[in-house]
Amino acid sequence: MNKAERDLRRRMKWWRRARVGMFVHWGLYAQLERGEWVMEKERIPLDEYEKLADTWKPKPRPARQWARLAKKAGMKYMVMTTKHHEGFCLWDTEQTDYNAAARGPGRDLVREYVEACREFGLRVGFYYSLMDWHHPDGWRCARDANSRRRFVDFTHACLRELCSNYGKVDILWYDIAAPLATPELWESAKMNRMVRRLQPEIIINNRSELPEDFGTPEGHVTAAAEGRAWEACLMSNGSWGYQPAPPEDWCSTRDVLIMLRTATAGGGNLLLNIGPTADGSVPQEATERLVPVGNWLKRNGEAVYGDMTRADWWTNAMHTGGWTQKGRTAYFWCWRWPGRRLALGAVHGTVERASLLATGRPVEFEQTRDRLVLKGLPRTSPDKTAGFTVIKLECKSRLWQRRGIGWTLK
Ligand code: FHN
Repeated sequence: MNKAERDLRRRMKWWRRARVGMFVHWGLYAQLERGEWVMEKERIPLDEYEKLADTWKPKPRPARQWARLAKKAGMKYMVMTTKHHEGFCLWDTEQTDYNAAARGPGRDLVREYVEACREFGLRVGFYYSLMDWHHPDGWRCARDANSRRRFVDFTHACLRELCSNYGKVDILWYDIAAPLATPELWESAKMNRMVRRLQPEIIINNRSELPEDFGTPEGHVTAAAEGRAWEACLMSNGSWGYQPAPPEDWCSTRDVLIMLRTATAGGGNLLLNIGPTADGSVPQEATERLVPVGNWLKRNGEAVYGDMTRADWWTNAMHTGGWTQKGRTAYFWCWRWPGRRLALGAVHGTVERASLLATGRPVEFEQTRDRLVLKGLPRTSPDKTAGFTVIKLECKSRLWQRRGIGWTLK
């Protein structure tokens, strides 16, 4: 392993072990309650949209509510939009007066967010949209050299402020590198060198047109990872920015746990979004679904956090549940409880001890060839939070499962 690989592994260690974070999309658009792309999708004229900068009056320190919920949900870091495509800066910037300190909010919302993260012991992530629909050069830069110079200088200056004025920043989450088509046009290598000089331990995602530290599959949790660190980012209700949604559009607690299991088994992370309302409140539906996730993780976090081993032996799970693994300990997340007896086929590796993870209650079992039968189980799933009971299997060697049809035909 060379120095760069050792450095990457060191910087990523806390992040890999953290497993799950909260994404927060918040900006002027929250006032319109139709998502973060409303300006573009409804072709709202810029002079009309800009009025939102002066009508936006968030309540005091809403980020504490987000951070408290993230903590309760078992999330270990947060990533908040410092500037989304609309171009409004949530921090006190010298680069434009289209910012929260100079306009409606009348204060530095990024600073409030950072303080809340630290108060609740959460790592700090900054989302930054390279695409900017407000800056006069934000679109012209693609066809005019002087415009590109001005816009790239603006972009680098914004990143310099964000990486200089808020203490330690743990994650930089770039988004949508449009309209400039290459990292050379963005001068991304120079920009990220500057970021790393200011924040030597920071980890950077792959959306400044350079691979950097981790991949960002979106809207799906790829069990097949990218051969390196990856983090699946997902909405919780069909919109990143605030938009009221019917209950059935919200990810359930079970949905979140299934996503978390897939990410963990695939060696990845999960970044789950909330879109606070204009005043900064967390939608009640998010709280109702995320607090139970945290309660479940309090009892079963051993199967998620820490140095997990890949357990995505095939893309989908068994008919009764799915695996995660940590060295010689395998965790079977049973989400379709079969009753007192659970049989698992094509299991390879000698099980030495079986127990219910949440309580430590031993479970009887017998193993014949590649068949593991767990017996004397409770009649119904012991987990009352989401019907996800995890069975812990301590093995002599690393357990694995190879499913292949035709085995009975031999
Ligand atoms: O256009 C954005 C979208 O609004 C949201 O911020 C997501 C989050 O990953 N990124 C872009 C779509 O990929």
